[in-house]
Amino acid sequence: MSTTVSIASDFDGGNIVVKDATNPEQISLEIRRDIAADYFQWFYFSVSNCANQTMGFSLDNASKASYADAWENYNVVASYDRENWFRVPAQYQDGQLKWQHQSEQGKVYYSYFAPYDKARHQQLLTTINSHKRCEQIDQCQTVDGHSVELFKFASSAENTTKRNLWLIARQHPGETMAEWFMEGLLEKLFAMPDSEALLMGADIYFVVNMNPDGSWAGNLRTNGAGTDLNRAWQDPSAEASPEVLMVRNAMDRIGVDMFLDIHGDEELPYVFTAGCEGNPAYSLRLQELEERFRRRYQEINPDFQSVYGYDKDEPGKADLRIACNQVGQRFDCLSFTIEMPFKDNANIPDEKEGWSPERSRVLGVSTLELMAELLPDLR
Ligand code: GEM
Ligand code: ZN
Repeated sequence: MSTTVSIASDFDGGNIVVKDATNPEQISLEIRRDIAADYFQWFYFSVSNCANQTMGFSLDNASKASYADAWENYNVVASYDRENWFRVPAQYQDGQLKWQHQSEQGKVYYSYFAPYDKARHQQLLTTINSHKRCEQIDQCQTVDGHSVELFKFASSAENTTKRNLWLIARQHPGETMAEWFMEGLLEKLFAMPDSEALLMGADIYFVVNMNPDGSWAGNLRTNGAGTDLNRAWQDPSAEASPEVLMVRNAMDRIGVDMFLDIHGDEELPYVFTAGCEGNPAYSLRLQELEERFRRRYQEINPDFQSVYGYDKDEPGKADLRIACNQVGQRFDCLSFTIEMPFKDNANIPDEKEGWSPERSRVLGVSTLELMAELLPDLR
């Protein structure tokens, strides 16, 4: 005789609709759409009163999700303590994502990917604010009344050729690996002695979470106004995309010599970059910089590869609403979207965890090393 479990998602990032949970072996669920848009794929919920209970779950609207093909070979992320996340094998069958799991404890969490929650985000902001070289140089209010902070990590050098490096993460709130990446990168940056090369010639401008509205609402892609921020860079507005407007205006004031926009990809089981090959102002100089970046990236971190990725844009056909393209075009600089998988790196699979917060953090560290290496040749 099985007892009734209880399912909740009333915490930041939570997303699930319970259709029927009377029988723990056949729990029927749906993913909720973004608050003000039709995207959905991100889910995050808890189950309690489930010690030793064998449970069967079904996400009934999986085939209608934004990236339905992405459920193939996808395994659910689970945790008892929201610190350690492990994979539970799932199957995509008859348009539903299904998994079975016997909980070892009375409460268990399931998610699309390890959440980067509000408490951890606040802690990261505290750490940044307490660093002697960091200063908050701008901020904006989002549609839902959250704030987005732009920080500057200042170079120690009085250098006339000082470069401005920019990093933004989590324009898409469901792509939590992007904030894990930033955490790893910043931890490394803050541990560097002043004498290290990067500090001699670069100021680093960064936003660790571009989309708090969507992050705390449990959205996949959009903010409180229903805007996909990574389609707002050509014409950002105070009403629909204040996050992008704030950052783009700051870029116009300060200048950009290199830009990295950190994302996760639902479908491809690889780490890869998308560049600016379709930009009207793309040049041999930028092509050579991009090639060098990719070549060195895979030498520094074996999780990076350049075989699999998005189809290349035709010359001159880039979508300039996308951050990477708009910034690369606007500032004639090296500019990339960095993509990490939700599933795993198929070249170096990890059955227990799949792609993980830790691997995202390590990729952040490698990326900082690569930025330092390329710095002298950005202009
Ligand atoms: C992408 S990133 C867009 C980059 N694409 C090209 N061709 N330059 C998006 O915004 O849809 C994927 C993502 O969200 O991670
Ligand atoms: Zn994205």
